[in-house]
Amino acid sequence: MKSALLLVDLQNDFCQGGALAVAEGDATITIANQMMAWCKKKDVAVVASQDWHPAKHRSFAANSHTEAWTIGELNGLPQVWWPVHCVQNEPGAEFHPALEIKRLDFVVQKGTNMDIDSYSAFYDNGHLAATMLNDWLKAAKISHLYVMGLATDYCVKFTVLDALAQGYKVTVLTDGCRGVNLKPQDSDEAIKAMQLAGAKVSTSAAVLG
Ligand code: VGL
Ligand code: ZN
Repeated sequence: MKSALLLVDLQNDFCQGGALAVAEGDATITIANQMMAWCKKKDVAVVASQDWHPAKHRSFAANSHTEAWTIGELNGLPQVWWPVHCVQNEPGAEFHPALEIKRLDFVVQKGTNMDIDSYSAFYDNGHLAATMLNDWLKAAKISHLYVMGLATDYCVKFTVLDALAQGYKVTVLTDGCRGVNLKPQDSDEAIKAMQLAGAKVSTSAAVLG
């Protein structure tokens, strides 16, 4: 069984000082770097997703004439209205400066269609269009993913659920994840939902040994 490490959205806007900063988001970067060093030693591929929105993205509250952090509907799907974040080619969309990006084997960008949000690194929220991630993993004969990153209750959760639905085995590294927690229990519930769907839950320490 061939594994890959999948780092979800370790970008400036989800870290301290960012537009959609997640509490303790920066704490995931050290863990990502430790995991990547282990991957190099074990010849395990590393892939990363990047939230990559056009400035006119309709998930942005300002573009949908509403207030950030409230909930509405976009394209027939429930939608949290977000502050402007991860705009293509802007500093907020860059990977965290401490992340050792030279170790990345593949980067998948998502959220590029302004009319629909895309939490999962595999599909947009309506499952209308696939990214290149599945093709890349299939070509590399990878069947198991270690997943960690930001945010637990959005992009990590939906990436893991899509991975499981496509037949990948998944291990979520909980210490490498942090959540938005619009409701305080959202991240815990997201972990439970991933487990219920078949994900294993572990920590970086348990993997690194
Ligand atoms: C994310 C909200 C909006 C995430 C992306 O990476 O979890 N959350 N866009
Ligand atoms: Zn986004």
